[in-house]
Amino acid sequence: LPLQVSSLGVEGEGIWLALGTVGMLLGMVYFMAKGWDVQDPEQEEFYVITILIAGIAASSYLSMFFGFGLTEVELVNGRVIDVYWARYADWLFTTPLLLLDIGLLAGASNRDMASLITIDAFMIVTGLAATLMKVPVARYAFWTISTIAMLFVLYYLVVVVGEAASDASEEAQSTFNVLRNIILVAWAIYPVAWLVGTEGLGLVGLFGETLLFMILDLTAKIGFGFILLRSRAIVGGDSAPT
Ligand code: RET
Repeated sequence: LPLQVSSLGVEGEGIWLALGTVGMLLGMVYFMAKGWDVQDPEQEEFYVITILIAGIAASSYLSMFFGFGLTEVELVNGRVIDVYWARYADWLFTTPLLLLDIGLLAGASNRDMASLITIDAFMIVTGLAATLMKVPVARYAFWTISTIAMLFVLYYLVVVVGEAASDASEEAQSTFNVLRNIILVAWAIYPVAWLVGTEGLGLVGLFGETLLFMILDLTAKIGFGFILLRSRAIVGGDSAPT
């Protein structure tokens, strides 16, 4: 398949990239409006991080919509696959920011956050390696390494960050539990989407895979941010307006 430059994409998946762009922009504008007159510096931090997450994703989606961030990988077996590599640039920055959000909520230590974010970045970089390799067995080897890193991230989030959260306020604990569950479910679907999608076994085409990633990205970023920023748990101190 020749590389298409039409904004509909290779298989018409441009519609999902357009929807993803709009969804991220709407989320970003909503978070900005909601945070406009937030004064408390601790609360402000959550807004800045969450707005940044939506903004990075909106740019990434827009670039994919315009066909930038799309490349072809020619495998040694002659198969040619279309790959949206721009996702990985997005995820490299947004997944650490999401972890930072939930880590701040839980009151995790800087040391624990640094470890968690390092494993997370390793997961994305090895995932990109899996995506760009030409030898199929190497692709699956790196997919396995990346998935193991993801299991460490999820384990660390539940056990280590969860332990820190157990010392937090009741509000913070209940918001932490909801956000942690969103991460546990949504993040775990990403490697499955890769595996069944065009990068892996090709059971699902680029159209379906792009739709799946869009739903996951909107849930993991905008749904997550919506719950976080609506929680009273992020309002610092007792002086917060009610
Ligand atoms: C890849 C491929 C290889 C195996 C694994 C992956 C995991 C990706 C994840 C991405 C999360 C993205 C989020 C984006 C924000 O909206 C790279 C797909 C494990 C977990 C939360």
